[in-house]
Amino acid sequence: MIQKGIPEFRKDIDRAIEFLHSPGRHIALITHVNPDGDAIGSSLGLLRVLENFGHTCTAIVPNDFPRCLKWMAGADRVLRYDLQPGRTLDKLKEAEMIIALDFNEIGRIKRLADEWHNLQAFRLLIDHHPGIQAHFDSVLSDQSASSTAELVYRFITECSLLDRMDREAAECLFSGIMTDTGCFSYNSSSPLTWRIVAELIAMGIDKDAIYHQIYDNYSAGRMRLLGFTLHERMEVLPEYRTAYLWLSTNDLQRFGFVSGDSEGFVNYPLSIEGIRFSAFFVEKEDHIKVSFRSKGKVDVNQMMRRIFQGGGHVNASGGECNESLGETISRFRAALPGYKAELNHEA
Ligand SMILES: [Mn+2]
Repeated sequence: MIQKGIPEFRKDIDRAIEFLHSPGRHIALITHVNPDGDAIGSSLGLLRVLENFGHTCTAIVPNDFPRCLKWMAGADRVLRYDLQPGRTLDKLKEAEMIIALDFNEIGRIKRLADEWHNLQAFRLLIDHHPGIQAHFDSVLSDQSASSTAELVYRFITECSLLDRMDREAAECLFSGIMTDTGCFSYNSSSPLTWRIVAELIAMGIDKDAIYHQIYDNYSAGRMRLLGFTLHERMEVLPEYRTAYLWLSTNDLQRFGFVSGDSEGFVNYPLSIEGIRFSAFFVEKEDHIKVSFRSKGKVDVNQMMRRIFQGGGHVNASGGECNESLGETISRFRAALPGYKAELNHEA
């Protein structure tokens, strides 16, 4: 049914499939800090299928995830390491298999990374980020995949567990694909992605209701913060076909910011005619969070690596800076001339 035509990296996937073949395994699923729709959707979608088959699973996150994702089946059982470190560690130590989803650098699980090397479990990675997949016994990685949720669907297919996927699991995986592609506006040109989406819709999900759950559930404060950001905190640099946004902790407090409120802001400048590169700087307690987005061949993974030692995908990347907000923006602006040719190359 699903044809694979995309280059991917795999390591000992058969061992992972074999491992899952008989029910009753204890499995922990873990994803990255500040989990997004793909991280949570992949984790809960896979968890649901594995539990439907008869495995015992725990989903673990380093910290909280946005409220607009908490309707997903199993979201109320997700263990947060920042709230329950002891219980989370116990679950990881009990697990015979740990499945890491939507990241490959151990630093992405923050303080849990210190514990990683003491764990005995078999480790499977399912991910679509560029990077090194050391630290894992089995790997299913495909940088050209729309999302980890898409890879989870492919993995479930290979495990012959599609018959264990119910509507709730399909809702989780659809949410992962939808959010990681900006509602199918990027990273979604592969026919395979759409075939998988078609299969998920055939399982009875209500895609419009899912869209409303995720995108039409903002607080009034979040909408005002967006308006303020675009009006007062946006700089457009036509000579670099670039625009950037920034928010200080004072700005965030003024609008009653809660986690997830600035999700997606970084995409707005790309709607300006001619703009191909967008950056967003948010002041956190002890660092500046940096997000890059781009269109076409402008490689913001490389830019993020060189300027802020972060990374991600060609068109979406993230990083951190330990300087002040002003210094971070100065560092960014100072780097732009070096990319002028790339930013102005072709349409
Ligand atoms: Mn992802």
